[in-house]
Amino acid sequence: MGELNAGLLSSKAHISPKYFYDAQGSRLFDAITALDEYYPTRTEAAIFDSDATEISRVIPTRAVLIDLGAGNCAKAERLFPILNPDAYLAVDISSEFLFEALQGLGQRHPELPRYALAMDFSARFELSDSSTAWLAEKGLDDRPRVVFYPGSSIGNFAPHEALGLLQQVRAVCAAAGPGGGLLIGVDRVKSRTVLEAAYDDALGVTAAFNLNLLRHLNRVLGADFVLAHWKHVAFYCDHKSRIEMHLESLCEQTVRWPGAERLFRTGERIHTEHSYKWRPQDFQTLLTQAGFTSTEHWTDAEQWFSVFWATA
Ligand code: AVI
Repeated sequence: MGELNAGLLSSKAHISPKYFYDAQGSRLFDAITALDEYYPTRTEAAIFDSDATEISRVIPTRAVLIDLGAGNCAKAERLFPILNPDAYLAVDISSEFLFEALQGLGQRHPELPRYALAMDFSARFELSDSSTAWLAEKGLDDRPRVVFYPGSSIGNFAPHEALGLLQQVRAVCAAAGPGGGLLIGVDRVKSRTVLEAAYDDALGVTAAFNLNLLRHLNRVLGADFVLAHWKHVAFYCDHKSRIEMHLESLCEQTVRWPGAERLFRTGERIHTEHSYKWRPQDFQTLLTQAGFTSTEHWTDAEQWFSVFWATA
């Protein structure tokens, strides 16, 4: 709770985007991915379809597939025919969701060893002792590790944080058999109109996703946010190459939670998310800085999204 208190009481209020993802928020995010305006999910899927042969050529077979932010595991499962893993390790912050998803996966792929690792990898990513013990027990500890991080979730980290996470990913890959690496989806810089529509859709699903964060805070923090007193704001900031999402106070109001309170003036904002957009050459540089050696890169016809493979 210290993190929430500090963010809400800071002169420029902010809340970590991880608080979007309670059960309702996860459902709203799924709805976002199906919106016409939200191009990243379908564009990434189209790249995986059209470049499947090339992608399977560079990725080591019989690897341990480590799915970062696995959610319902569906994205990774779609790639099983291309990646052909010998084991599947799903990592996600939400343990409930993860165990359920892995159970379903087990029915469809009973032969595939699988493991759920519930952790907040945004703070630090490393394999837990129990997951490495599981790999050793299955005789998989020296297999190449393929970390799968789709959806441009890396964009929700500031560049210096993204570098830290990529370094940790590389260390996890480098600790096992040769040939391992990272398969990652990255959203690209593009026209402001396309970007802003993707984060402020006509149906208001992204607005609901953003506002739901306040309901989540009311529950976990015991706060008394009134949702009707806030509005969703999203815009592209050119010089930082990022979408910013905020919640803007529609009136002067005091919000209270146990042990604290804060006055928000009309128009004052809580920063809830940034979503960085990358130029491929800059992302390639970031991968190199993180210690990855060779990189490969695929894109769509409009060059809206990129998929990178980086060898650890
Ligand atoms: C999860 N993440 C990559 C999404 C994004 O596009 O930054 C979260 C999101 N926020 C609003 N719409 C989608």
